[in-house]
Amino acid sequence: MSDIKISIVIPTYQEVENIPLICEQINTSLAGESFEIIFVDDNSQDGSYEAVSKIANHIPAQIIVRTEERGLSTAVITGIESAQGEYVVVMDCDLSHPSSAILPMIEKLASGRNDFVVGSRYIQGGSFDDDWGFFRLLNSKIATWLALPLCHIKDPMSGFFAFQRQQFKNCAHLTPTGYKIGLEIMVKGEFSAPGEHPIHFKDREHGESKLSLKEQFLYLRHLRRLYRFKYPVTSEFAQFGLVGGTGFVIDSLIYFALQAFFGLGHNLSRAISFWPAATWNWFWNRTITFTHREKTGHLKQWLSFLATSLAGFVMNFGTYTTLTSYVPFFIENKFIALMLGVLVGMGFNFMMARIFVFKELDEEILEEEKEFHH
Ligand SMILES: Nc1nc2c(ncn2[C@@H]2O[C@H](COP(=O)(O)OP(=O)(O)O)[C@@H](O)[C@H]2O)c(=O)[nH]1
Ligand SMILES: [Mg+2]
Repeated sequence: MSDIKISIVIPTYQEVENIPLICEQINTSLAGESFEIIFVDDNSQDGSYEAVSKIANHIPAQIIVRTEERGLSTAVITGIESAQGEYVVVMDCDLSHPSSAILPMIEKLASGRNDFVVGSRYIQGGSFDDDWGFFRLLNSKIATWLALPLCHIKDPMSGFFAFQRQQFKNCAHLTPTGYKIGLEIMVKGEFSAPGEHPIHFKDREHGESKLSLKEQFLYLRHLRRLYRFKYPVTSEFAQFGLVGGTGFVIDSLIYFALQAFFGLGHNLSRAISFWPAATWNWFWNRTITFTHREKTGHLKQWLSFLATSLAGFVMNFGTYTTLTSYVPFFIENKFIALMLGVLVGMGFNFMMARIFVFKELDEEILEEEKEFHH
């Protein structure tokens, strides 16, 4: 084992102005500690490499330049993999993250209180520069709320985090395609006692943020993967329910339109509106809810989805009529019976869909697919 205590991994892309500054800050904050700084640069060609070589004379810093691959998350992983220290700290190069927080964060790990520590803007004592516009703040808040069920951390989006390096081996199945690698490592690493340390988050002064709209879309996809990892069935059920909800709107619109504009009777309208709505549900469940499952031929899958939906509808309707015919409570409260019917039908549909319509893929195929995407 090496005797380095702290490895600081810093992904960089065109940060030549910030590199000397962050090295000096870390060197000051960690005076007397054994540490190493590992920059992982995606071939910025802006003098970053030369800057680090110069600094390396008096501060233990090195730079890995990647030419084959690009991306923040994989850069972070590359850095972690070559780290030697007992603890790993990941931070941005743009001086947003105060290096003075590193030791207190390590302290929380060393005391055994936490096994993963995030530098947090949102817990008491944390703060950020207040010239954040309304939309940037809202954006950040929403993104944070969306991740709350995954980990009880107020600032899960933080790119500033620390953990014990030995723990990283637990992180099987990382899919580092998203922007928020800290969240990925925290969730997939199944850390049992994540904690937060308050920081003041400074806005970057030099260079530009790479957080684009595209990254935000990728973030939503990333969240969906994490939810699937942590709550496999519940997350599918929630998406199935959402799709079903929109399908219900389509169903109702067509049902009313057929009567209002085409003068059809209500029974016939009901019988017709089922089909486009079920087709809509099938399409979105194929595209969203069950993307990770088997893609059988369209026609065959559509037919089997319709068949199970019809059966589900019978269950739904049957529940409703049975309850409202025989159970006094529901004779009084018909709408509750209707909702129960919907739940029963949906639960049935969901099970059928998982078993028969969108079959599980072999693990092996999944692995291959993952390889392919990288
Ligand atoms: N190696 C590498 N680093 C990146 C890449 N994109 C961003 N970074 C670095 O990751 C850190 C966070 O990026 P930043 O633009 O500050 O994102 P923000 O803080 O969310 O606005 C910075 O140190 C960037 O230089 C990339 O594609 N590859
Ligand atoms: Mg930044």
